[in-house]
Amino acid sequence: MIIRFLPIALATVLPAIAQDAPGTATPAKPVEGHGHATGAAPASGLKKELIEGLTEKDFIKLGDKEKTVKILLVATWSDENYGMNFNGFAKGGAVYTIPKDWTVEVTFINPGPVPHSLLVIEKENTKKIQMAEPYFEGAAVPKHLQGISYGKASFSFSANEAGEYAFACGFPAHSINGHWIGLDVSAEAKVPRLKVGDKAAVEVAK
Ligand SMILES: [Cu+2]
Repeated sequence: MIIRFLPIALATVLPAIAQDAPGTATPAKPVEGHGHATGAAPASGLKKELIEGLTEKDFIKLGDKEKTVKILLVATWSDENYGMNFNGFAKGGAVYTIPKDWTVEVTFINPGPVPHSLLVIEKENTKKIQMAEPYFEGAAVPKHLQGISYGKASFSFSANEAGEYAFACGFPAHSINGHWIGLDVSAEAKVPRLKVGDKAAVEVAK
């Protein structure tokens, strides 16, 4: 008995069942979740001389007097959150902790063309469309609702009440879109500290 072996190239008869997978096309829209693009373009149009020489070490320092801390907050430090950040962080991604009853000397810089500002509000108020007034006396740059472009301003305040606050931008709709970082005033803390992202908090000492 002879078996005739007839090889068949099966591959040639397999139907083309694979359909075009949806979603392979280039997305037409950017990722949602922000909802308020201001057109901030940190990479361009910055007045570099306003931030020349500044490093992360300048973000928190002990002041010259006892129980005084110097804080530097730069809007549009990076592209994070469309430039609506302080020192590169938004949405509470960085948190300053200040011992209660210390004096906080704040320098605010906005090197870019999109107006930003800075004031201290209660943390829960970051979610409100209507910007609250500064929680501590004097804890705001001038004209905090109008904001400042290409500029610098400073203020100081006494952190005389423990609680959870925020350094927030007072320009309309910025805070609710994430332009704020945390400020805890603590009755337990002995020295100021700064926590950024998932890193451990760093204390400032002489
Ligand atoms: Cu802002």
